[in-house]
Amino acid sequence: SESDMDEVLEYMKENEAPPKDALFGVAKGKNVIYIHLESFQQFLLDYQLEGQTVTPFLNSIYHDASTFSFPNFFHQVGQGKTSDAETMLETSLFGIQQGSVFTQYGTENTFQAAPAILKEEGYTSASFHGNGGSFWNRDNTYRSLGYDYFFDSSYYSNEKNMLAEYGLKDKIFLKESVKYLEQLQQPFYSKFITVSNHFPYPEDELNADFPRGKTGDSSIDGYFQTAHYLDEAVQEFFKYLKDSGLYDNSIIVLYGDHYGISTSRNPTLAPLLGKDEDEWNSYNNAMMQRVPFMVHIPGQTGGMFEQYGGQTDVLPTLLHLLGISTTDYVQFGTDLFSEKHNQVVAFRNGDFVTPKYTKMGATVYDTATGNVLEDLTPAQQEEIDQAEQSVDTRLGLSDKVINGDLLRYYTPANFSPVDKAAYNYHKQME
Ligand code: GP9
Ligand code: MN
Repeated sequence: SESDMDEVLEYMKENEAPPKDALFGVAKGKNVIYIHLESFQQFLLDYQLEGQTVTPFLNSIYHDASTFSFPNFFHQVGQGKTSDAETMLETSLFGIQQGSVFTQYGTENTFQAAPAILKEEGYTSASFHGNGGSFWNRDNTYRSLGYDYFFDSSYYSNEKNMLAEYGLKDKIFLKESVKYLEQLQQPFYSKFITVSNHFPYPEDELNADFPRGKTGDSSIDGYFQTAHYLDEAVQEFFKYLKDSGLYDNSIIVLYGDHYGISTSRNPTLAPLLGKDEDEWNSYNNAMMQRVPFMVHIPGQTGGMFEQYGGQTDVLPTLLHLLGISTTDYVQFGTDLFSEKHNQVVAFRNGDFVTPKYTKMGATVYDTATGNVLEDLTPAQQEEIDQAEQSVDTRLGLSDKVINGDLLRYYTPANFSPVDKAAYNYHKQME
């Protein structure tokens, strides 16, 4: 009900995480280019398979002086997979307990999402994806988020040898996207959702210039090959951005949406990570939920930032870099650079990771060592209880916002509600 919104706003007020002065607005007015790295886990960065580097280009971006890199960043998706990652990055709300916000609430609900927030600052917005527009109900949800443009598969080549199960192969997709990107009014907010590195990571004879793993599980073995292909695709895309002149006026944000190797397959992967298959446990599974988060800002000095965080933290972090206050918005994440950033990373099932504690089911581990913590001191118990409460509060309130469509009762200052009817992405109807 409408009064539930008061509780949400109260939470926001009490948990505000103000920006770090030195970084507030460092990317003001720049184009934003998100590169969605499908199913890409953090362990792939700097990884060598039998002496060969899997993702040399992404490694170079990860370590580049102009990149703000977060080695302790976790995905927080549930059943909504890619669409949950999009929900969190666009809105700083969580996905829902079961199903997907995009498919169940995307059409009808009120959102205060990145495209609409940035529209107030003069931004144009566009999502690019080489799959059919109705997948995950994107075509409807993007209208609710306020996307100006959605370039789905109907805007791209569709010869059979260019397609994989989930759409256009990444190299072709990114290459053909540039002609649309160049036409966008600047500054723009854009995202490119790749698909080639998607389960079951099938072999593609045209693009198999990397060895497969030898575990005997074909999805694990192929994962390195398709990740390598994605790496080359991103490298080519950076070249297009430089050639078009867009690179210098843009910030490029790269993120992994969720795991590529499922929990049930992790023991088979374990030996490739120098771990014993038989000693693999839920702590190891939790650590495997790290995904890349890198903010590349040409001309700025970045670095490695060890703070813990997750996908709900992306929007407030981005807005502050762009010099936009988040005070009036309903966002469950906090700016990763803020002194007040909440380092309790909530998984969708209520488990969590903090720099000190990893809670998986009923077991609490020491995050640094992986040892099970038994006989907790009162001080430890207190910290764990507080972390748990933070997780439960955020997940619970986010669920209320979505289930009750509560944002329809609240319009932030300097924000114009989205007019869904104003958007139509069908090519043939232009
Ligand atoms: C499909 C793609 C894959 O369009 O985004 O989604 P996923 O299966 O990873 O949720
Ligand atoms: Mn995905």
